[in-house]
Amino acid sequence: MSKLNIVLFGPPGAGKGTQSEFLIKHYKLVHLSTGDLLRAEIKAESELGLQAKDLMDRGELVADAIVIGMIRNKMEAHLDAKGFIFDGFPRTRAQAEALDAMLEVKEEPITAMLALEVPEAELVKRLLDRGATSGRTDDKDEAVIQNRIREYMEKTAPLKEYYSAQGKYKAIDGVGSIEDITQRLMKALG
Ligand code: B4P
Repeated sequence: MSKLNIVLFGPPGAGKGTQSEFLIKHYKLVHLSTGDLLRAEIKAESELGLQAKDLMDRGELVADAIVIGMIRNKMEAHLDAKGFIFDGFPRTRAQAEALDAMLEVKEEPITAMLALEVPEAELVKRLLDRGATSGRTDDKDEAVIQNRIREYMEKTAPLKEYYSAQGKYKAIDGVGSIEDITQRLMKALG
């Protein structure tokens, strides 16, 4: 059976991390979140973490080579996986091309890119709410949140066309209850 490789896509606060939790359990997939991997490096106070922290605190993207290397390592550590959920990756065209190249070698292409669509005002509200409780420094300041959204619009949103050209882009309404949105994602996967 071919592997299920899902790109879970959307702006900051669209619900990627939230929805990944259910999908990995239901489809028995390995969750690869570059945001989580970077936060683990920061916690471990590694050199990579120190480099990434400043950029993340400003709401800017971390260098392509760093996140591509992290994803490559994790994929190699899970050769027997039934498939992957890529959460927050790819975020640039260079990352998308690198991911396709890695999967092409294994002959296990991306199955679908599921793009959660949420209006900007709702994104800001969700992230400020999380910032009030989670301790995530990039969720506390509205200017940083706006910068993350700007980075998404400029560098990440164009990937919809990249996956559209491959016939893999599926837009999902990301407003509503967490359960309803999970149902929409599962329906899109068929
Ligand atoms: P991420 O960790 O990916 O952060 P994010 O975009 O904010 O997404 P996250 O998954 O946390 O939030 P979600 O949409 O689930 O990235 C952080 C930083 O790391 C980036 O800014 C960048 O600097 C760096 N980085 C990461 N990957 C990179 C890459 N590939 N290249 C370069 N740099 C990279 O939203 C969750 C919030 O919404 C939660 O509070 C949740 O409770 C709430 N929510 C979810 N669903 C909801 C619903 N239906 N209704 C109401 N609230 C909901």
